[in-house]
Amino acid sequence: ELPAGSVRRIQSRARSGTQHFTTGKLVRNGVDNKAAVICIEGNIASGKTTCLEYFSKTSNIEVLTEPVSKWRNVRGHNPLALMYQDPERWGITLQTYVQLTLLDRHMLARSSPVRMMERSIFSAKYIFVENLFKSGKMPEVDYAVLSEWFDWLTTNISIPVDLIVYLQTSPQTCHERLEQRCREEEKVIPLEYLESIHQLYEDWLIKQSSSPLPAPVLVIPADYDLQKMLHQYEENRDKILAANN
Ligand code: DCP
Repeated sequence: ELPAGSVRRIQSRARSGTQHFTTGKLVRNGVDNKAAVICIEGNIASGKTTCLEYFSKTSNIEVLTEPVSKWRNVRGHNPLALMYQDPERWGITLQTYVQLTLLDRHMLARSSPVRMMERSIFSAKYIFVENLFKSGKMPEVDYAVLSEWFDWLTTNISIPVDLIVYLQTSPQTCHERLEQRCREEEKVIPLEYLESIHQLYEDWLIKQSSSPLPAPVLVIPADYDLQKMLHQYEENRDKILAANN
């Protein structure tokens, strides 16, 4: 649910279109919201949740998991399942709701000096909406409407991000992990779908040749087993938390 109360931007800056991301302050109900924001990004089943769970044990970090449960149940409907069944018809429905729920996450009043969240409104647009459109599964009019919404939101609302942590996997690893976890909606996901998402992530965060970057990127190789991944997170702890300075 979107919290009640108005959001007031107190640090207004000259803006030029959607490419301008600020670390401006947001004030909601009088609470100063300036804090480091770290977004964990990566392909489907790349291990984002495990990473967030690991850092949730650290004090002074608040962890916001992705609102995927909402995407599977909005007033008794499952837009995630609908999107996988018929992307042309339901892609815009899911992505409109994803955009709303992620915006809500970005704007929640902070309770800690460091906030870590799963995905962002930026990857929702630059990766998932882009993928639906480029693969011919989203009508141009739907893409235009979603883009207008995204441009309006990112132009008129300050959405600060200080660091992107990219869990870099091979699409094959994600495919194996997907098969293991067996989420009902995702049984239809073929390897090619994970390959497209992977390519879009690489273009955005590694080649930096597609969409604007809202923050610097820290890449963590994430094809390893759980034990090694926990080790990787520990090794990168300082770099990740340096976003707080
Ligand atoms: N999804 C989508 N559009 C978005 C964001 C996500 O269609 N803008 C879909 C992809 C997945 C489901 O939502 O089927 C949840 O995906 P995530 O990769 O975000 O979450 P996971 O639980 O798979 O992440 P991980 O396994 O890395 O913890």
